Amino acid sequence: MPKDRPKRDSKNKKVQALESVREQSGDQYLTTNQGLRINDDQNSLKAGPRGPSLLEDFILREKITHFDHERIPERVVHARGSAAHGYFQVYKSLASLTRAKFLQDPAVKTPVFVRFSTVAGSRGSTDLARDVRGFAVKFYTDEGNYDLVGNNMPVFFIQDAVKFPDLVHAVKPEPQHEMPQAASAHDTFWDFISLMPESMHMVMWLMSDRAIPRSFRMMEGFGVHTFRFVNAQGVGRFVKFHWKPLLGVHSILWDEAQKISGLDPDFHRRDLWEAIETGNFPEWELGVQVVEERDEHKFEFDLLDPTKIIPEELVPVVRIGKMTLDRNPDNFFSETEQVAFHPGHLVPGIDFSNDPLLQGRLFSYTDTQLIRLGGPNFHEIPINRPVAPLHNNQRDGHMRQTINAGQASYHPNTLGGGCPMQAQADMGGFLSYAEKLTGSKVRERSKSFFDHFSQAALFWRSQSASEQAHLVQALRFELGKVDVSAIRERMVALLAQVDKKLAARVAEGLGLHVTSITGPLNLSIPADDDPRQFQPKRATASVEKSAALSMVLAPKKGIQTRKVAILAADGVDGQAVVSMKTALAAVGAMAKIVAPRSGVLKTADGTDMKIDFSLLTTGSVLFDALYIPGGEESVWTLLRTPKASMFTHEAYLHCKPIAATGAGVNVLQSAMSLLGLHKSMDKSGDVPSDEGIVVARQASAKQVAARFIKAMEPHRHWAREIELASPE
Ligand code: HDD
Repeated sequence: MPKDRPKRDSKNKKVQALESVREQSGDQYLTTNQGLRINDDQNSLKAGPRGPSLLEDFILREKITHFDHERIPERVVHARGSAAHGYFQVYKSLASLTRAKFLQDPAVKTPVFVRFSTVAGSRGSTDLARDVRGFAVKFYTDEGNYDLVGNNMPVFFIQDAVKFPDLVHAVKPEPQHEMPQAASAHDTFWDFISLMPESMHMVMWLMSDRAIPRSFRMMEGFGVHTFRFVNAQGVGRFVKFHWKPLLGVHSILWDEAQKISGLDPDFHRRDLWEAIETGNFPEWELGVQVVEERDEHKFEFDLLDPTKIIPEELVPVVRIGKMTLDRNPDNFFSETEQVAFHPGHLVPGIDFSNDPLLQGRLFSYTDTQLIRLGGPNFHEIPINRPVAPLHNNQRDGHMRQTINAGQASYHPNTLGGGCPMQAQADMGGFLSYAEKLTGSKVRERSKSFFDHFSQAALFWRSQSASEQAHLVQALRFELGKVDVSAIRERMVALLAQVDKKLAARVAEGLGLHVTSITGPLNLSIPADDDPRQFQPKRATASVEKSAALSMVLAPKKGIQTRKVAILAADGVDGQAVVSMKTALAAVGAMAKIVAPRSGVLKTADGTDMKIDFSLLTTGSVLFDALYIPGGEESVWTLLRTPKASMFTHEAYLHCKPIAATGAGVNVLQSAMSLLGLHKSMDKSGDVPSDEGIVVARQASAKQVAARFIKAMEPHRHWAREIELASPE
């Protein structure tokens, strides 16, 4: 159970102790699943050493049968996931807002298990797909498990759960040939989207760099729907949940994402695992936007519409506590794979709203676990078990673990002493929020859900110039992969509803005529749909721009856990490497030596230095920044190593901070010349320093380290993209 789990270091001692006990008791032997000790695990039972295998070999049959059944159906969505254990602590009691016990006492550490995921790809797909990331948190509270099953984007594609299977069928690989894997850049996805204007706000997020995060540790999380907080007096308020990463929000470029998918498809999984193993525990603050019930209708959008955010300018996000992930799972299958989340796992004090997407989700999750985990007892799998005591009259079923003693498995009873009993509210019993409901039974969407473009436009307006350029490029890429031209045209027509300049830029990249798409919305909707349903009611957004929507414009502090490549070869200036490494380590960044081969380097003064990666096994895209130290011999080798040059010019192209000292500057200079960047050189043909480039032929690494660290804070230097005259 999560609460009792030992920490990783203590586990090692525990394992040792267990092993010695086993040794003493003779318990170290290989056995069958029935506990029978196995005498030979190398050979099957045969009629003579060269004879046929015998059916009688129950040991072989048991082993192979178990192996044959090792795979379970993968999740229909969010199949590829990575997870970690940790804990959550509230900053101060939220008693005035909610009676949820885990939000009352700052001294209480509530264990959590968090699973991050991509949505569209299969279990073995790449981490760097352009996709939404799942951000599912299971709180093991004293009142039962509470699951906050969110994403890294605050809105969703559709407004009603009835469209979910259509959305997923459209984005998954196409059924005739199962292509493409883990990608939305294909006809069925954009065909569907182009007919669903309500998806436009989410499409803006999906085409932004938010869909290619630098790390799970550096992305936000959102509960998406409006939920309810209910306090002990029964007073309800609307609430939206946010996770804010303490390392800031950072993404990478699409060009990097594609290369990382080849170099390290486990990039995010490895990053999370290594951060926790090295004690760099990822942290997020939980934030809430609270809206009084009387203010339900005061916004120009509907709080129940999951394609809308509440701009932080209208309702600020109040940070109420912190989550820390401090332990990797012991077994991927038992924990990350078998964990079962459900937005309907609630605790007293938190309740639903009538968001029709949320309402539909409440059915889907248990249903899917029944097939995925093989029956109704998935709550007994250790990772899913609550720490709160569990008593009820549910019995039997596949793989039942609990041995229920006693005669009575019904309520009310006298034969079991009346137990288990119902709990009054003051004993922690769950009471659904007593919302007053009126209405006719209809299949209808509220008119207040009809504005599909205002917040898409708000998102677009709130992006920095570089973020807008990336978004345009992403749309050009995705729609460029669409074969049917009518789908592209419909998409451009929809984009024109968001912003005419955006549409024109995308259209230009697709070779479409700009004038034909900036007119009134003209969708070729299939005949059985009423086009009037899809016509936008233009609302005026009361917020012109929202700072919280831009990653680039958000202030950045610190460079903890950033990865810096030190490009070096034999004869490198060892002193420079050591002082740069020391300076970076002092601020929590990690420097790795990358060299033309593996093994050990001989520095200029004859010292041995361990190489972390050879240029064959890594690439610039796996790092956040680059340092090229001097040392004549090292630089001579690097200048003659094409991969070193590629490494440097990719770091430059991807706008990463670069520092070079001594003769190391020549490596940067040569890479820039290869890129045709002579205009960026100064009169003497040398590389000038700027905010993202720190060059010093004379100064020591120690002297430039502070400037390099400062250059790393914003993560990227997008002004360089303009200088590179991006083809967009
Ligand atoms: Fe879902 C999994 C998040 C809408 C049906 N969903 C799943 C996971 C996350 C989300 C993070 C993976 C949990 C894990 O790591 O095991 N889903 C969302 C969000 C949504 C959303 C934020 C909209 C706001 N989902 C949604 C709808 C439906 C589903 C509308 C169906 C009506 N989701 C499922 C599912 C999954 C799932 C089929 C697949 C595996 C699982 O549940 O356990 O039931």
